[in-house]
Amino acid sequence: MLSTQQLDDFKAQGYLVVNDVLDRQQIITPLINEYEKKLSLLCAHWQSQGKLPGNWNSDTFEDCIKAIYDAGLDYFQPLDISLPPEKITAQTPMHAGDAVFNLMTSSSLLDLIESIIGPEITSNPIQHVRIKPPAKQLYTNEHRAHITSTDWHQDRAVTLEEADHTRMVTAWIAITDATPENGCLQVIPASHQNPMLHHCTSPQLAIPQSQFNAKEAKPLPVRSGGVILFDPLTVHSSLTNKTDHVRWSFDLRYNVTGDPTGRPMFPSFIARSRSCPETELRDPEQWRSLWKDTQRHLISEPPVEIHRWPHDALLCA
Ligand SMILES: O=C(O)CCC(=O)C(=O)O
Ligand SMILES: [Fe+2]
Repeated sequence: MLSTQQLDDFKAQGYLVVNDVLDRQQIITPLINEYEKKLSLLCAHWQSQGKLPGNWNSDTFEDCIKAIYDAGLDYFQPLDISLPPEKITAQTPMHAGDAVFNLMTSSSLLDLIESIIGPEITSNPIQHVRIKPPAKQLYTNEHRAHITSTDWHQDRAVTLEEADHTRMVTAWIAITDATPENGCLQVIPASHQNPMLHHCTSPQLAIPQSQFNAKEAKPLPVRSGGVILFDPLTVHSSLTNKTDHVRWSFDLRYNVTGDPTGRPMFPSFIARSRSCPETELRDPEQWRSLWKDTQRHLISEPPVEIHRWPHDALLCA
């Protein structure tokens, strides 16, 4: 649980850095192993199809990411923990692995969330992995926020209006140490006291710089296994990865059970309930089934729309 001081800081500043939350043996190492295995299968698959050159250096995680990216293939969606905001087909890949589920439902993380939103906690399906290669390895026109640095925004802006008045919290989890050099998160302290600011849609969803003072940006380094908690109205972005190694994080969200998630076409589940513990989802297989059912349903639906922002707003010109 958070201390009173930590909770006061969170309320005043709109964010909180908490180091040493997730157990290395129970949570972090199994996650790394799960992703290494998945990625090496992906690489082997594309190699067997002749889509990846066979001569890339060994089968390490970072080499594999680089080889896939260089070949113009997508490593992101097969590793992401959500379906994408586009037309869903039977082939759209995603990763709903056991180790990810164990992270999302880990008691040490849910204890922090409970301190903020109370004991009835729903896992919100707005959730991603971000494995960011060194910026020097990216194409100059790369702008995807899951691969390069993320532009300034509020997380409320990636929900639909139905969730505008809910209590939601973002948990940003460092798998590699996150530093100002490798592209850690940065926030505008106390910016959660703003209302929702206007967001432009191109090249990324982003608040125009005229709407806030970027000079107030505060980088938030955090060690592997640590968590940054922030309010849905906190203005945040991430820095460029200037190092030679990937920067890896997950961002998860939670809301009060019964409130809309802001992404109703994707599945949520009860992660913790003190009043009715038997409603908690405890089986990763069931979580995977929720996503598979969602995918089956969305195949015959139009492309998934995840936000409310028009493409032609005056502020964005
Ligand atoms: O890690 C990043 O690049 C940005 C993450 C983010 O925007 C979030 O966690 O809400
Ligand atoms: Fe965000």
